[in-house]
Amino acid sequence: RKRAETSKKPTDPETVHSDVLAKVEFNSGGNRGQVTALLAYQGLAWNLREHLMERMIATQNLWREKDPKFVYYLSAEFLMGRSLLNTIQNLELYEPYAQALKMLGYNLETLAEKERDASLGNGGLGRLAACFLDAMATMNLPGWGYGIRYKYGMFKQIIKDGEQMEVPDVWLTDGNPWEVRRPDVVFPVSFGGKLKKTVTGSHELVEWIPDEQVIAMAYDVPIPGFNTQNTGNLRLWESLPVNEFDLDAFNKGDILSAYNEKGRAEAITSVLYPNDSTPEGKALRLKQQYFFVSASLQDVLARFKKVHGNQFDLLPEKACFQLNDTHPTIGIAEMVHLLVDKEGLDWEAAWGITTKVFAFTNHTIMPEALEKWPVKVMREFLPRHMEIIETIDTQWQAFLEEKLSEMPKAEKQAAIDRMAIVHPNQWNKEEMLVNMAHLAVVGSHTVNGVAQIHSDIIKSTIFKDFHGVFPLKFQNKTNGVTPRRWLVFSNTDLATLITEALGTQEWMTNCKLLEGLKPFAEDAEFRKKWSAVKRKNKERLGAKIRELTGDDVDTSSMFDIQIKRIHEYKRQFLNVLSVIRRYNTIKAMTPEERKSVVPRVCVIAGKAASSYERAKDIIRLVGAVGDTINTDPEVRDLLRLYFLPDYNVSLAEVIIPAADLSQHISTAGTEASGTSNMKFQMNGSLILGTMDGANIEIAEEIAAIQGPDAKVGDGLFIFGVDAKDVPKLRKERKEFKTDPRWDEIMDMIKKGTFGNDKFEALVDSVNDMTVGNDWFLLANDFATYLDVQDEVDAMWKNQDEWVRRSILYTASSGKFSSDRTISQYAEEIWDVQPLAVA
Ligand code: DL6
Repeated sequence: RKRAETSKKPTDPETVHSDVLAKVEFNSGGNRGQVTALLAYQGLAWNLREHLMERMIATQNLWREKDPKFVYYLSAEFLMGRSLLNTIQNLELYEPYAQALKMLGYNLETLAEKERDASLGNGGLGRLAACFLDAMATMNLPGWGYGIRYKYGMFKQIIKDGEQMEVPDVWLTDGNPWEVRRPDVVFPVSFGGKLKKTVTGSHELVEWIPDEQVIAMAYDVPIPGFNTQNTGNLRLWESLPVNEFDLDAFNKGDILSAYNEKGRAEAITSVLYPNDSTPEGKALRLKQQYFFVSASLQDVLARFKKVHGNQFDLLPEKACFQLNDTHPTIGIAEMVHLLVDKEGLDWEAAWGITTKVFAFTNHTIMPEALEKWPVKVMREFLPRHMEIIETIDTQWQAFLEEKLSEMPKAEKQAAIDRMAIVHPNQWNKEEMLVNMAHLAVVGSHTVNGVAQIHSDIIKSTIFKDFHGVFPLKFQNKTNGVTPRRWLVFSNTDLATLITEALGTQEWMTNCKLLEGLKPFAEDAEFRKKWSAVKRKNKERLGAKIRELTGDDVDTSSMFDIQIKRIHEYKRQFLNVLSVIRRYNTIKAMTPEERKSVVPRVCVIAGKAASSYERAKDIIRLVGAVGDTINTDPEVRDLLRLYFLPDYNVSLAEVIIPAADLSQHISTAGTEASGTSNMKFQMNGSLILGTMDGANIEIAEEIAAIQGPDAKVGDGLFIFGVDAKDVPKLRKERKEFKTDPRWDEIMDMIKKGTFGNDKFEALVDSVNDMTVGNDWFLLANDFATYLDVQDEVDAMWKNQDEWVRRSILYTASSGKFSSDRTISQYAEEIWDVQPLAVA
C-alpha cells in the first residue's frame, strides 16, 4: 500500500483512495466492493483523523519540549458544526480527497451532508468558542479547549402545526469519527457529603468526604489549523460511573437498581443545558459545570506537576484559564480546593496563584443568564467549595472595607452589599445566592466584554462598582469569526473571485488584505462577477427552501434574512410586524402600482429555549403570517415569509452566502456583540440594524473604507433609539403614542387574521401596558424601522450601488476575523506566544 511520507499530507488521489478503503475494511469490517455512503464518509473521516492525530502529536511534542505558556479555554459549549469539509480544506487537501471519493462513486459535497452537526452549544457563545479554537490552531498558539461531551446536543427543532417541538439530538448514533477516546486520561470528580476538620495549632485541615463520585474520561478532538502543521485539541469529558453495575442488587432481583449508579453518572454529561426551571434541573447543571471544570483543572495540574513538580508559584507563567461566561466559574473555587486541600499550599499562596491564572469573558447583560446558585444547592453538592466561596467573600468584603474607607459608612456598606459574592435573593430575602459573575470578577485578573459598546455597558451597569474598585481589570475584546469556515469554505466561489482579484490567498489568514477589494467596487465587470456568485448562492438557498418547505422562490427577489436564537430582545417580532405592514401595503395597491414593488423573500430561523413561551409564540406567528402571505395569489410573487426549521451551523453555511440583506435589530444596548452580523458582512450582505453590539464597529469599518467624508452608518440601514436613551424611554413607554400603522397591525393580529390564533399574550406584551411593558421598545422603533425598510427598497432598485456596497462590506470586514480577536486575547490577556511546528 502506497502511503504519503513526507509532510504526512497525502496529495495523490490513489493513495487516499487506498487508505480510505483500508479504513473501511479494518475499522468497520466493511466490504471494499460495497462501500455505502456512511462507510465512505467514515472511512474518509478515520483517514483524516489519522493525519490530524499525527500533526497533533507533533504539535504536542514540540510544546512539551519547549514548555510555553498555554491558554485553556473553559467553555460549557462548543458549537462546532460539521468537520469533514472544514478538515479537508484546512489541510488544503480538497482535490485529492474529492477525486478519491469519485473513485468510490461519491461526490464530496453530497457526502459531507451525511455528517451530523456537532451541536454542543446553544448559540453565540458556543459558536464563538469554536471560531476561537480555529483561530488559535491557525495562529499556532499553544492552547486547548476544554468542555463537555454531551450525549445529546442542542435539541432538533421540528415545526408541527406551526409550533416548535423539541426532539433530542442523538448525534452519536453512528459514532463520532473526529474524536479519540482516551481511557488513559481519567479523573475522579466528587459531589456531596460532608467536611471533616482537624485543627493542629493555628492550622485547620479540611477534609472533604464526598458521598458521590464519578469518573471523567477524556475524548480528544483534534483541531486543524489552516495552512499550518499545528493542530490544537478540544478535550471533552464524559461522565462514567465508578462501578458500572451493581451485581448484588441484580442478584437480589432488583434489576433497575443495578444500573442506578451508571444512570446517575451518565446523566451528568447527557444533555446540553438541562432545562433549569426545576430545582432538579438546576442541580444537574451545577454538577455539569463542576464536573468538566474539575476534570480540566486536575488534568492541567497533573501535566504541570510532571514538569514542574510542586512549584505552583510558576503556574501563572505556564497557564491561563479563560472562563467563557460564568458557566466554568466554579473553577475558581476548585483551583483553591486543589491547591490547598490536595497540594497543601496555604490559603494566601493558593489565592494569589488563582487570581493570576483566571480571566473572565462576559457575554450578556440579560439577567436570566447571569448565574446565581442557591447556597443551599451549592452546599449540598459542593460543601467544600461553598465554604471556600464564603471565605473568598469574607476576605473580599474585608478588602472593600479598607479600599472604600473614605466613603460615608452607609454608602460604603451599600457598595459592599452590591458587590458581595454571597447575597440574598432580591425576590426572596430568605434565600442566599452565590453570584457567579461576582465570583468571576473577584477571582480573575481580567474581565472583558465582547464588543466596545458592551464592554462600556458592563462597566457602567452590572459591574459598575467593581470597575470603580479595579478600573484596570476591565478590557474589551470585540468578537470575531473564522473567515475560513464562514467565507472561504462556505462561499467558495466568492473566495475564488477574491483571490483572483487580490492575486493572493494570503487574505485568508490576514483579513485586512481584503481592503484591496475596494477599487474593484468601482469596476462594472467585477460587480457583474460578484452578482453572479451571489445569484448562484441564492439558487443553493432556494433549493434548500424547496427541500424544507416545498415552495419555489424567485431568486431574483431580495433575500432578506434574520437568523439567530429567538428572543424578545432580538426582536424577530418587529421583523414580522414590518412584513405584515408590507403585506397590507401590497394588498392595498392596484396591479399597476404593484409593478414598482421590490420582491422580497424574508427568511427567519432560530431556536427558542424550550421553556420560553413568548419566543415560541413568535415562531408560531412567523409561521402563521407566512402561511397567509405565501398562499395569497395577489402577494406571493412580491413577498414571501418563511420560518426555516432547525437552524444550525450547517444551515447557516447555506443561508449566509445567499443573503442580500440581513437584519440585526436588537434594542440598542441589549445584544452584547452578535457574530452573525460579522459573517454576513464578510459575505457581502448589506446590514439593516440598530446601533447595538458589534453593528457599531461594523458601521465604523464600513464608513472608514468609504473615506474621510463618510459618516458612521453610511452604507448600512440604521434605525432605532440610542442605547443611552433606552432607560428613559422605558419609563415613558406607557405614555408613548403609537403609530397608527402599529395600531392597525396589532388589531389585525388580535382579530385572528393569521391562522387560528389571536396571539394575545404576545401582542399584549408589547401593546397592552396593563399586561406587558414593551421592555424592548418595539413600538418606539417601529416607525423608523419602516422608514429604513423603504430606504432598502430604494437602494435595491439601484443594483450598481447595491453591489458596490456589497463589495465594500467584504472589503472592510477584516477586523472581524477571529484571528484578530485571538491575537488580542493572546497579547493583552493571556500573554501566550505562537509556537509553530516547522
Ligand atoms: O459573545 C458571543 C455572543 C454574542 O455575540 C451575543 O451577542 C451574545 O448574546 C452571546 N451570549 C450568549 C450568552 N449565553 N449565556 N450565558 O450566548 O454571546
